[in-house]
Amino acid sequence: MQPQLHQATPGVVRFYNFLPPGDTFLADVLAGLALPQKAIPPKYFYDERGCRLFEAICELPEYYPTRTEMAIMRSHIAEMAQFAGPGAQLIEFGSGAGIKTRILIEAMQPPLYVPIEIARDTMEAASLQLAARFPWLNISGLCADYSHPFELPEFAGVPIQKKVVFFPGSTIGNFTREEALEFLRRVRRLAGTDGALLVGVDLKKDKKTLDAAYDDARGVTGAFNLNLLTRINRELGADFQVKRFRHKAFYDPVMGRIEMHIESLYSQFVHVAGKRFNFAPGETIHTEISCKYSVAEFQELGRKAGFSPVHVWTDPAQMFSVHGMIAI
Ligand code: AVJ
Repeated sequence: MQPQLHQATPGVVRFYNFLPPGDTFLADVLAGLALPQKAIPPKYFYDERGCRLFEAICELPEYYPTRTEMAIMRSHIAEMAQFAGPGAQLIEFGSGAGIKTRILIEAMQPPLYVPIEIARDTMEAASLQLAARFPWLNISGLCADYSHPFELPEFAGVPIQKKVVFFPGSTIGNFTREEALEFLRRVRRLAGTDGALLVGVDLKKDKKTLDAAYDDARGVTGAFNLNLLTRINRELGADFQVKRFRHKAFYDPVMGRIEMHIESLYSQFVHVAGKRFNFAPGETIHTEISCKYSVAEFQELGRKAGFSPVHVWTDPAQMFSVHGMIAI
């Protein structure tokens, strides 16, 4: 790889908080528990313990997505960097601990990296690690909830040829297919005319493999799911008795998605901020979906959003896919 000019100048690291003032956690939990099918959005999994548990999930033998995507990226990183092009600004949604980002930045050498992540401490810690590793890299870290529209800040002084959006981990699976289309349309607008998209998408496969990936033998995914109740107790002063609930996750082949729930083991009631919520035995709080796509299905979604699918990289067993798409 050619050394680049910007390597000589030290990069600037900035952090922005784009979360709306006033916490939405309480309002979302109260509204979610009042629904006929109780539901709480998955973005609330990621408190400090939730982030740690998610990282532990990524190491599980049953949870193939992280390591498979990493292997795909390692095998094809030169081609991916060439697809992204030199001089492109790299924008990453749901950047998390940022391990895949490292090899992409190394290969791509972007003048500016913009991680967007709801978990502020995780985003800042990962950014500082990247800054230490790539001293020339400019970083503008955004703490934001990208399930809602927002605008990127201006980045003065960084010459940008084009924007490349990186959305790894099949996090796009947390959206319904309709929401994913809406999200991709927003990404298309944000990326602009010459924009490109690199997105990791988990593939449809047999139910047994998928069920195990979301209900592992060691119970780490269960701890991750139930940690939501612990967080609600701590942050919202609720009185969930976590032991009276259990983790439930399964693949629905008709919907092509994992559903994750927290199931009440008994008839019981719980208070959140002075409001009482009843649970029947077997009643659930729906906490997450994780949609699975075929390659063709995701390419069609990309087309509908204004992208032209030009690359798809997969592993030999066709477990996971990374799509390269350009704006049209
Ligand atoms: C972070 C949304 C990609 O859906 O596979 C892992 C979250 N939930 N195990 C996924 C998750 C349960 C994960 N994503």
